[in-house]
Amino acid sequence: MQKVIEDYIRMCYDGFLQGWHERNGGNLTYRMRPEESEECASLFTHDRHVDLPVDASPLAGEYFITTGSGRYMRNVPLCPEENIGIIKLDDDGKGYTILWGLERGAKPTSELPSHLLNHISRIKATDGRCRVIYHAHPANITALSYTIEPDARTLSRILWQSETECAVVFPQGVGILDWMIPGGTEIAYESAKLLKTYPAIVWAFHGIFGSGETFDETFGLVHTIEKAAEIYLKARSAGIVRTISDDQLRILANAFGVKINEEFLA
Ligand code: 2HA
Ligand code: ZN
Repeated sequence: MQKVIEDYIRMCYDGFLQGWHERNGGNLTYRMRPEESEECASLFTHDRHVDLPVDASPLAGEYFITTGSGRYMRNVPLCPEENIGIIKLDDDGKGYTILWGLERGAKPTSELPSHLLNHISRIKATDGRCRVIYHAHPANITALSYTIEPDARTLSRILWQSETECAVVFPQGVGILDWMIPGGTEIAYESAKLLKTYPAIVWAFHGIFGSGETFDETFGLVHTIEKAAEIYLKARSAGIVRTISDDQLRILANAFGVKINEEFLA
């Protein structure tokens, strides 16, 4: 199996092992490097064409690995060709062709519109470096979304204060989208707007979208946010008597050479 597919499968199963992918929950897309899609070309035996409900023209001609709609992360290592697949976007970005996998009638993830628009936002935000968009249903960050108003400043401050590394890992903060119907184009556009600013966003009462250049970076980001949420909820249950101060957050950002989002500090 090609290394890029092996690495993709590992991330799917790592998320399952964390308990973030009950049933068919969550989805993952990876924008392949040219050398990776060439390496996989011998696998390309399908040519099923599908129209897209959104304009993905900035991604024209790009190849993506995607999870299958209704398929379970838990099953990805057992049978990759039924649970994930490779698609290539049309030259006008209005549809795509399934080239490999997604066998037995699967389609790409129901959140493909969100994934594609999120890729467009993050490619712009990172000078083309972002390749991974990951959606998961971690319990703690989802639980935390019930305890606050859907406000990025409130959420980011809670997370930065809940684990010292957080301000270094996501100095821009984490965005949050109020409850919306998943799987549609409206939530895709709203998510993509927030991802222009933040590398990760919470979907209130649902889960999280994270992004990154590599599988490690993306998984690590979601893992860090989820762990901070867990610490926050534990500390809050026990009773919080003190926390990391804004000055300490600034000192931390300086020490690690990152630019913390000053709008979220007092
Ligand atoms: O793939 O997680 O948001 C199922 C979902 C939809
Ligand atoms: Zn979901």
